[in-house]
Amino acid sequence: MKHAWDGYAKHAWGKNEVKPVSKRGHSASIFGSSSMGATIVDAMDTLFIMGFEEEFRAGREWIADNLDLNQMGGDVSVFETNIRYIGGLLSAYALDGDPMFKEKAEHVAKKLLPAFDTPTGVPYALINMKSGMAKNFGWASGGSSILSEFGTLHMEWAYLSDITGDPIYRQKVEKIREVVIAASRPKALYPNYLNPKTGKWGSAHTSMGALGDSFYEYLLKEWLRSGKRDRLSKKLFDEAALEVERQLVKKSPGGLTYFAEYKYGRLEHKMDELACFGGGMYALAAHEEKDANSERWMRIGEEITNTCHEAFDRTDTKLAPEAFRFSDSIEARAVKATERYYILRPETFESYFYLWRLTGDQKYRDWGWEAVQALEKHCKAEAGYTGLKNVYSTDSPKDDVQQSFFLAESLKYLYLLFSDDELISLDQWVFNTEAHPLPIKGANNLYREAKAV
Ligand code: DMJ
Repeated sequence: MKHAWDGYAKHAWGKNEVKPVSKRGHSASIFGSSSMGATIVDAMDTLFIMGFEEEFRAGREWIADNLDLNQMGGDVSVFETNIRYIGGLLSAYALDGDPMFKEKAEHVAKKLLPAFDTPTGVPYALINMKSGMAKNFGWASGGSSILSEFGTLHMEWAYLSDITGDPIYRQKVEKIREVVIAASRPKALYPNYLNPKTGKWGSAHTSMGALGDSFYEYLLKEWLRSGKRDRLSKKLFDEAALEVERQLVKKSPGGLTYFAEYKYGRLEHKMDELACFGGGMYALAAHEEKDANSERWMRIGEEITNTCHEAFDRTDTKLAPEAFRFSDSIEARAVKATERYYILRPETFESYFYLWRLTGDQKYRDWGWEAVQALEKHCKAEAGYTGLKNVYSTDSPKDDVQQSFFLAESLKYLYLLFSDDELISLDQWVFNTEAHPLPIKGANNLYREAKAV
């Protein structure tokens, strides 16, 4: 963390991310066209948890003086801004208590509000911070919004209403849920696209990886965040998780459990590394409510996590490809050249972390340590850590980007994997999809709910 942070601080301070090989600032299109310290905001809670006080103070000063979304140009992703900026600020607020973090979180949310002005209330994907004009990606199923994007707002926005006393944020996400419930689903699965004008689902594609993933995660976790009061969220999760289990969880000839994707009437036996969060999610669900599903879901959690470890282990670098496939001839390996890259993603480490906390099985720490060593060996650069273009080559070209989620998620989950269970206890905290811990209502003194007036 120190090396990753110092590289960014020295070569790209205030920029969104650092290019750790060429030692300069980097900005992906998700952040629009200007620099807004994404790495700082995303890293704050990790710094806090690891005890980097001086670095946390420097980040705090930067946020107080410079975080102003009115200065952001271009089209910014509503989803990414929520999970990284609002999520990061809410965690910093809960952990540290400085009201500045809450004010900044509310400032960011207010800037996103115009994206919700659609006929159904399901937000658009992109917003221009200067004009407030919002729109969807041209490629997304005839102007649709994306399930993993509009379905990954509930935790942050409900919490924001509780700590500001302003109900508008919760109302916005409850409206999304109403539309999702009202739209009838083909094959009982949730398609990845929903048209915000008609409220109807778009193309028949369902995935636990890209475009779907954190929608399922937030159904489970909003139930947890609310102190298990939001039963509707849990009911929706149970129904969705059961259908995924029934239709998409498959076993390879060699005995590896994986999530297939449903695409236009048939199954595609491909799993994104992104879907590796699902191991932790099924295990967490099994642990949090002991019912008829628990035993099976714990097994799915363990088996998916094992498969993701295999995807890491079956490469020359011991780092997983972006997507891997299953057939009679190949298991847990990338097939296409375009799927061989690794961009410092956290999902498998996230599942190691949950499975370690929930089972205490030493193998998860061993697997985490293998990952730490692989990162050190293949990704360490002069000014931080870089992604790789080909995990099947030990001298892979580097992508020269240190993703902000590497500090927010990958390093945090790996650190917590080797820490005591009391550090960010799962009884008191629930992680948003960017690994920003939010306090559990009724269980955590740091909830900091606004006093009723
Ligand atoms: C992160 O921004 C979040 O984990 C998101 O849910 C998925 N993509 C990246 C990490 O891979």
